[in-house]
Amino acid sequence: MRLHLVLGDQLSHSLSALRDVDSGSVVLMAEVMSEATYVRHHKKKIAFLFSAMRHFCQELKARGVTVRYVTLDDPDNCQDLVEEVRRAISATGAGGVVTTECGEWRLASEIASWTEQLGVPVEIRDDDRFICSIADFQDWRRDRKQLRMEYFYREMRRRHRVLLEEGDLPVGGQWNFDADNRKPPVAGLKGPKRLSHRKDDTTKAVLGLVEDRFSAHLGNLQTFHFAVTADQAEAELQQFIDEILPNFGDYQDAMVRGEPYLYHSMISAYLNAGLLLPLDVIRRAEAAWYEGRAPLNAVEGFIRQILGWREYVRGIYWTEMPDYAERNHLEARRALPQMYWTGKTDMVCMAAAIGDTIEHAYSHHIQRLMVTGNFAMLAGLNPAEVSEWYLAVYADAYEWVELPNTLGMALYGDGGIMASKPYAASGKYIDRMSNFCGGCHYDPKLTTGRKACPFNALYWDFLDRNSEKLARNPRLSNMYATWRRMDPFKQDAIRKHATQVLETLETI
Ligand code: FAD
Ligand code: DLZ
Ligand code: SF4
Repeated sequence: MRLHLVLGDQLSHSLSALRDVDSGSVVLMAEVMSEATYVRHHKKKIAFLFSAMRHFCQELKARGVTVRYVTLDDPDNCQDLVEEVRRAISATGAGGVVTTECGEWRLASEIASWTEQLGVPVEIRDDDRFICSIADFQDWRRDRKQLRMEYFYREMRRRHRVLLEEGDLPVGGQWNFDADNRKPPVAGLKGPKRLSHRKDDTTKAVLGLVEDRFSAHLGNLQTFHFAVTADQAEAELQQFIDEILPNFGDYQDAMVRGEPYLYHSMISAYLNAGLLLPLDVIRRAEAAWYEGRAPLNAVEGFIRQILGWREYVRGIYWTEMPDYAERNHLEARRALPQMYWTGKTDMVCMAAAIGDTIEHAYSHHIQRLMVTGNFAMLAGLNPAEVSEWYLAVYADAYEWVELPNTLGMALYGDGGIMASKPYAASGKYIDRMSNFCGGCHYDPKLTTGRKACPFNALYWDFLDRNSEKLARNPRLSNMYATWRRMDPFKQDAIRKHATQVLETLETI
């Protein structure tokens, strides 16, 4: 008899580690402090995972499976995964362990040594919930000098016949409809009201436990609203497909104060924990287009995020680790300012993005990328600290997806593997794509002076500071040409203002 280990983000009945479970098998699931505290996870993330784990255990038991479930407050809990596996082996007499490859290098490298540590064979199976295996990604990237997500995505579309016509051509004649997307918000733009799930006794018990044991972590559990079962996640997906997907493309990049979700799906935490499966979600969105229930720009844009970006970042993570985490191409060294933990700043865009994050353990992509991420890059914040923040504060955060997005996409810390140029933008971009600036203490039209939007001087100073590394990038040539044409007195005033902003980061 072997022990089948299921981790907190592996809550899928189709999981490879559960493939051959029968009435004689034992499944192990454990809530442990080592996983709950390797970063200071948001309370809602811990509560979501513990409640989803407990519900998944109930479902397995209802299917007749024997589950050894160790709760965090079990007095015998060793609070560490390998020790819990060891304890389970000795209690059950299991002759081996079966698990599915996990999502973080930190834990994967530990698990790789378990056979030796535990003295029984440990079989690690591929995670076939992902659409592209690591081996296939490795094959795809081999011999390519420049990696671009768009080409990977097209390959995935062809391979899995998604939105494809006869002859491997994309439906609608184009692979990508982004030119039709990314509209600024219209006045009064408001996303639909989202489902809120009833908290059952299991969830209530978890909320009490998390409040008690993780009181020093960020977050407010009073407003916990996550789906904690596959059925509940499915209900959210259904609402998204029916009511929200049609507008996804148009407002994908829009930002509105007090509207944390707008037309985003909010399914990342469910996908990443296994409550939803990516290919199922893609097929559902695809069907909505074929049935005339959503336009192609929205459906293609949404599918690209999952079939393209999500699979691509995972491939980058596993083919670049472990040294990827250490990279710091722009040699950014400044400490993360306190505002990232408190949301206290006069910059309305930052206060909104961080405030949403603190309240919901969620913030939509463009706020993560173009507000908090962009600010971190322009201010030269240390990528390791920034990455740790992103890993802690979002309910969907696991290193395989968080690190390439933060270090690579948002901070350009990998020197261009994830992004062909830094996603750097001034206050002008934020003003165009949001309604934040109207109510801000700062003015997005000013670059220097007391009221100047901090993003503006930082933007030019960032280009100037990093010119040796960035000026040759053809995609930045216009910006560098504008900077070089600028009056030297103005350049000097911008540099001075940027220095002042950087020296007063704790109070802006
Ligand atoms: P939607 O906008 O509705 O998109 C649909 C789905 O596409 C998402 O649920 C997600 O599964 C996938 N997706 C979209 N963009 C990406 C992307 N860039 N990378 C991978 N998948 C993507 N996503 C995470 O799941 N976990 C993270 O820890 C995470 N950290 C991020 C850090 C930074 C700095 C940035 C810029 C992005 C990060 N993302 C992360 C990607 C993206 O922001 C989130 O997936 C998205 O905001 C989740 O919200 P949603 O479900 O409403 O997404
Ligand atoms: C994120 C997380 C947390 C907070 N707690 C647990 C836990 O107690 N037990 C568990 O099995 N998994 C947990 N997880 C998810 C793991 O950290 C995740 O499996 C790894 O980071 C690999 O992705
Ligand atoms: Fe953000 Fe600048 Fe706009 Fe204020 S003015 S909301 S700091 S972009």
